[in-house]
Amino acid sequence: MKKQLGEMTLEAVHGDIANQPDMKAIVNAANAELMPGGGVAGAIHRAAGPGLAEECRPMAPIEPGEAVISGAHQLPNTYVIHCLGPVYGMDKPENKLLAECYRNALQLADEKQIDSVAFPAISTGAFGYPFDAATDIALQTILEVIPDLKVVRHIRFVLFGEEDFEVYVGRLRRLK
Ligand code: AR6
Repeated sequence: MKKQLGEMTLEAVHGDIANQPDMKAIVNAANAELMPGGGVAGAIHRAAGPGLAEECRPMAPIEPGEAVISGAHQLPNTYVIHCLGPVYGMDKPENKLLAECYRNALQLADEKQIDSVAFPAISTGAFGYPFDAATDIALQTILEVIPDLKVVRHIRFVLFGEEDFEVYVGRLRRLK
């Protein structure tokens, strides 16, 4: 499902973040050590191969809200942007830290001349952020950042669960 906002295309798809070959960058819901883990980080590192963890090691640890960028190794993309989301109920203020993830990832993408970025739903798995609240923060932050973006023109949300996908579709439909 696609939503056009001026020059920006926002899109929600049901799928796997590690299988988005038409996107220049994908975003990792990383751990502080930037190492393979479960969920998104596991899928991305498995598909990228061991070179990704090797490249990332000198950039770790990162703080909640921070974003760093690496090559994509054996993934079909050019870059991976690694964001550390807040652990719900622990890293505070969690709404601001989650917003920082989306803001920092998009600013980094713009600086690197990246025109298309695919995001997973950061913090909504192992880190326990309630899905609806996290979706509102993601979309609100992106709407705030869009006017500053000079290069990014396509933002895709890749949702693993069918229900999660439907939440994004509902929210995107309502955007003006
Ligand atoms: N593609 C897209 N979305 C996915 C995929 C996938 N392949 N796999 C899971 N999701 P999570 P977090 C969804 O746990 O909450 C890791 O172990 C999932 O259903 O990947 O930020 C790291 O090592 C959920 O909605 O990220 C960290 O320690 C969302 O992606 C920690 O988990 C995020 O789930 C990060 O936790």
